[in-house]
Amino acid sequence: MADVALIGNPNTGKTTLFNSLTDKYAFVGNWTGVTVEKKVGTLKDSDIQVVDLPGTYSLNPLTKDEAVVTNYLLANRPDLILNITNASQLKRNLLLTIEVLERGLPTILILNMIDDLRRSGQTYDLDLLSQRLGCQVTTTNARGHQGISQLRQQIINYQDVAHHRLQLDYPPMLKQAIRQATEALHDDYHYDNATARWLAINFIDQSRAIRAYAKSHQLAPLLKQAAYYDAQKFSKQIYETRLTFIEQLLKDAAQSAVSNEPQLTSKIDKVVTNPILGLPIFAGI
Ligand code: GDP
Ligand code: MG
Ligand code: K
Repeated sequence: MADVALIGNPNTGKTTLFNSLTDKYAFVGNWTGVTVEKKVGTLKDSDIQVVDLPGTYSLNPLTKDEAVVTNYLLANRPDLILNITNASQLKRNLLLTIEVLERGLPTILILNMIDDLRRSGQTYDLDLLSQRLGCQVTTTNARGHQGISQLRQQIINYQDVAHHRLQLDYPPMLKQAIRQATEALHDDYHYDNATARWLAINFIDQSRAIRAYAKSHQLAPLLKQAAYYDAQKFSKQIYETRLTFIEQLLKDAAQSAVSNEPQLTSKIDKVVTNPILGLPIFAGI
């Protein structure tokens, strides 16, 4: 049975989307240790399980409630992540998207509330977004049930969604620290490369959730190397690199909505098996 995880900022339409994707009878409980509601449902006419995760702005959580998503990704390996965003607030929403894509799992980026964006006379070049981010991009109006059947089909074909490994061009010293920690975790602890890199970046970014995980799993290379990190500086560089990437991306992808009927889905959906790592934007470390 496949697992699909819904991840996004608060108020982006996660629950609305969850309800229109899943059967009526969802399991509702609480995440361990927090008061946040846990909802698990089944994609209609399938045995694919959909998990509605609490809204969060970052995988480097500030609060215990936000840590639910990071801890979920530490303990589970969903077959597919649906990263839902408010299409009119991409600048803020894409910070989480980058963190999600760095996890290196198959991911579909959903620009929800596309009705609001269109009403404002704007749209985005979905192919460009898709190419630069290296993931499928789909638009929905969850409240108006638009784009849902298309998304449903993409979820059913989750095995065709490529593993994404967005690799931002972090400054050299930071890049080197990430590479060293990644290699150690890969060689000594047999984490796959994407997971190792994700742990490394977030450890360096002083994520409390990842640091607790590293401690409890005795990930010595991370803990030992930490002594050599200029953590403050690296955190700042991580944030600034991400923000610069997003600003450039949105500048390049912005279009006015007048030209033609907006597409519902990016073309990359049809070529998902192509290795995305070859694209020039992925400055591999
Ligand atoms: P969550 O916090 O991410 O679970 O978001 P909700 O599903 O609770 O939705 C937040 C609000 O946005 C609700 O009022 C929804 O009706 C509304 N909403 C959800 N999807 C859309 C959409 O595609 N377009 C518009 N205009 N509103 C939406
Ligand atoms: Mg909700
Ligand atoms: K709204």
